[in-house]
Amino acid sequence: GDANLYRLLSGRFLQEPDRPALIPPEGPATTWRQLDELAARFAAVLHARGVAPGDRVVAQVEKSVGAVALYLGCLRAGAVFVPLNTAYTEAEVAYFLGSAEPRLFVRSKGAAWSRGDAASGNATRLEVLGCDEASPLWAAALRTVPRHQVEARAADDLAAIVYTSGTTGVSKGAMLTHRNLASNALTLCELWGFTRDDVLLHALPTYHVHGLFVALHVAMLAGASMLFLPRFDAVQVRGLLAQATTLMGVPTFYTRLLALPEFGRADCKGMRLFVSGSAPLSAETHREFEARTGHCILERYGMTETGMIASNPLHGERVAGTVGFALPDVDVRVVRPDGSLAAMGETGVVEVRGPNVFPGYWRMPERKAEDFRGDGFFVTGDLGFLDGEGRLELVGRAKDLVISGGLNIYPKEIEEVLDAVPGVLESAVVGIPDADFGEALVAVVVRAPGSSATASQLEEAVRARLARFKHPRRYEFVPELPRNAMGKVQKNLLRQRYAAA
Ligand code: MLC
Ligand code: AMP
Repeated sequence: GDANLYRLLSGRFLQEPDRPALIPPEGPATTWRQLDELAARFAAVLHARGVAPGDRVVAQVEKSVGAVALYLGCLRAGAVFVPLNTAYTEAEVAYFLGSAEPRLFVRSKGAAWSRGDAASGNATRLEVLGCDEASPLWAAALRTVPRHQVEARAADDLAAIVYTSGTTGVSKGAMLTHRNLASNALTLCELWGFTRDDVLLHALPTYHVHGLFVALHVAMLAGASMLFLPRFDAVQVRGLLAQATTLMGVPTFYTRLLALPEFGRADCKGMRLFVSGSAPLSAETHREFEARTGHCILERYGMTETGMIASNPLHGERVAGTVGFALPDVDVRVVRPDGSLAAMGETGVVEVRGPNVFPGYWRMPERKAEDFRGDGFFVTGDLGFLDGEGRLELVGRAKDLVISGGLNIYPKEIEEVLDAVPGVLESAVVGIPDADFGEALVAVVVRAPGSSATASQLEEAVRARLARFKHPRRYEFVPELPRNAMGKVQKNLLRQRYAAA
């Protein structure tokens, strides 16, 4: 049969086509019928521009109805959707374009892309279209005859490539198939009890897995409405909770809500579920939220490469500090360094297998042997243990990863930029605890003898190359980096030193 994810999603959300799909804070809602129609129009424009099934479409677009329609239009056309964070710099975008080799690059109005730059990194024809209502893409979509057919796709065909930063400093494109996305969406919709009576407060960005797949797909499968906000604003979200039944957020959403002195029980009267993920939710935040609102946040755990892996239960005890049980169709195991299974309560690396797990990184077949076990389990790089009841508790990361406000950052990428600055001998970037973002970056820099490199010179180099969320919040100059007997930089010591300071 045809495994195109769009068939599954639209088969559900078109059951009651005139219900609201996306409700903006102001202005008229877009119904499911309208969204389906707009997606068909976008698919027609893609088709007219030569986008064939399997072609990549890179989208660096602001969260909007157009952005959702563009994603759905890509699914309809059988294209592979490649979302990019709007915060990425030209240098970062050039890398993604060179890697993905898209047929089409769609970018929000206002952020011009010079064709020269694009052409140098890429042999494919690139066209730059916005996707908001004032853009050429939207205008073309309104003029065109909608293309209602949905291209047939096999379950293992790619639906998306989502780039995640890598340990080596080079971003990797996680290939996600129609099966990966469909299986996870069906599992979560059922597990979290979504129905068409739900109203999901959607304040996450739509260029990462959490906002793009988890939130959108679950709402689409249920035919639930979404209060669709361009970004998270705690005061606005607090005000809109009265009209919502569910919220999905990163921990920063919850700490920011709790930072509003008036926030409490009365705001959450109509709410049935608060979900948190993408970064560790502290047990303290979990408890404070329950004390203030009477609601126990449901924490779940996932990754770009695997979609969602584990979740606390909808019914039953949600234990603070744990990410709950493996999803029904997902196998989770905890493994020792020698590959044997860890005992109950013993910490090891979390490995995962299931229909949700990606087939590999785009054009990096050589990585497969490193990232997957022979029996198909993917090595997450997260450290955790299983308790006696089968709950997973994450305790850290084997990978050198920092998560700031739910966004992943590999220090290597920043260290490479710092190390290239004249007068810098070497650097180490670490994450230290931050009340708002969970973790914040500190750069520890060793100057070359005689060099007088300054923090502002380093800032400038970083600004030119890297998205704002990857910028260190502090620069510390030291005579040398602490190293162990193997010569490896002891980042744990740096973390301790600067967390205390
Ligand atoms: C914004 N800034 C950040 C940042 N977000 N810096 C570090 N980390 C972040 N996450 C920058 C801004 O550019 C700004 O720079 C300054 O920090 C202050 O910004 P702000 O106004 O406070 O930020 P805001 O726009 O409110 O955004 C914060 C946020 C947002 C937490 C609401 O980052 C967010 O929505 N995060 C969610 C990310 C997400 O979707 N993650 C899921 C990945 S999928 P300046 O120049 O003003 O100083 C995944 C899998 C899974 O992980 O399991 O889900
Ligand atoms: P990403 O690569 O952006 O998809 O982020 C995936 C990583 O986020 C995981 O490997 C974890 O390290 C982390 N993560 C996601 N959810 C949680 C959670 N609930 N608790 C702790 N870490 C999490």
